[in-house]
Amino acid sequence: MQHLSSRIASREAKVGVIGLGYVGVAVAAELAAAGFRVVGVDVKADRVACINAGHCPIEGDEPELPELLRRVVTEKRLVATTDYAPLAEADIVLIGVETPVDADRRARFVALQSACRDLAKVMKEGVLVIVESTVSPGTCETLVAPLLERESGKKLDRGFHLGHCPERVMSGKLLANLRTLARVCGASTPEAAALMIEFYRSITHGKLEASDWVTAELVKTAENTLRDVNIAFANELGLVCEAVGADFSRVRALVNELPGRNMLVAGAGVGGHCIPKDPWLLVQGLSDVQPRVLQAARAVNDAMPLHVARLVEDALGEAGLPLAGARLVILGGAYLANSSDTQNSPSTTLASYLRERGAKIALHDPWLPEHATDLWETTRGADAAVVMVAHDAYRGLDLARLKTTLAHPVLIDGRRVVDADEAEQTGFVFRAVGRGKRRR
Ligand code: SAJ
Repeated sequence: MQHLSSRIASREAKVGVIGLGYVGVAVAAELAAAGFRVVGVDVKADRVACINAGHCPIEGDEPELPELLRRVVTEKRLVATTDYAPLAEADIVLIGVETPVDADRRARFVALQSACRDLAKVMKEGVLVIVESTVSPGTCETLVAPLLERESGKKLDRGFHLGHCPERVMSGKLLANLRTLARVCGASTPEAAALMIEFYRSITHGKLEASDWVTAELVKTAENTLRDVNIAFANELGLVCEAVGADFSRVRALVNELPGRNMLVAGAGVGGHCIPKDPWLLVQGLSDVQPRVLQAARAVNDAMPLHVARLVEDALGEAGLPLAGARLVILGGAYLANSSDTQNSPSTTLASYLRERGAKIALHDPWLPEHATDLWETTRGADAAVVMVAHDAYRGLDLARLKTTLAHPVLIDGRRVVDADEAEQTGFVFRAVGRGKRRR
């Protein structure tokens, strides 16, 4: 351990990063920039080639990352490969592969198991392995440690050390988050946790806290489940507001005046890489606990795109238009405002639901090159427009112009980016998530 500690301090420690997605690429580049020699390993040869050519394989706008990657590759501080052999020299190996859940909400750790198996065959004596992927509580204990022991013939805490430092990066802010957010360094021994803290101190000034494995596994899955439940509460209150003739935005603003309240925003659904799956990772394999709150929250959030579809059908009905055959424009295909990431996008759910009911759908999104068309051309002659993503481009829309461009003045706002009073005064048949019909 002492030897590794001094190699970290001198930056002589060789680092491996398995999985070159949005987590692995950012941390590999940052560690290389901090002075370590880094070998990145990924199964995708095209992604490896892209990185070795000095190009960033991550979609969308990631401030500083392309330039940083180009620099560390040019300086030969970061090399990418599909081959695990170079990891034999690594003193520290991070694992940042995908840990999805499948249709029946069971964790799929195939990539994690494969990475552990291939690493175990080459890893050297005393290596510190750190899992950064989000995993279910108990995974280090029951899956990763035994697999590494079995496949390497080395013993935990003697032949190798194992830590879990869950990633906390977000699309569009990869490097900023990596450098500033607090991290939990879970390990099987306090010494290994201390070593992790020394290591991560080289790339972040965020708070670094030692814990055991299962605490670190719980922190990550719990923080995202908490967000999902908070969003679900906002969504459910939005439905109540619609039912009783109130406006969610106003209610939320007044509730949040009270210290200690931080109600999130009712909207058209929850997409992304993390929030929809992490609640299921949190409760994976539990037998004597029946999780009800997080299951209900998932159901509420997954139903929001369908609620928007109901608002569309209701608004078209008021305008005397059937849903079948209606020409609709969905504004926003990404899952998140001002992002080009479409992972689990609620817009995709809405579009297929409406198409199944005979509507003709056009998609506009300034962040998606294939849909970054002229807004006025795309909405010309359509029967209705549906805002599904709170892109800045949709805030302060010229409603008077939209009214003349559309064939019928029907507007549905799934993200509360349109001024509702202005829309109604402009003459739109207008619906919004959380906005009830005022009774007087
Ligand atoms: N959403 C709502 N209402 C809200 C907030 C979000 O409907 O009040 C929707 C968004 O439109 C999106 C989805 O939920 O479809 C997820 O949005 P998000 O803001 O949670 O963004 P993510 O998916 O990038 O979540 C990440 C998470 N970070 C990590 O996993 C490391 C999450 O823990 C962060 O809290 C979140 O970023 C963040 O705060 O930006």
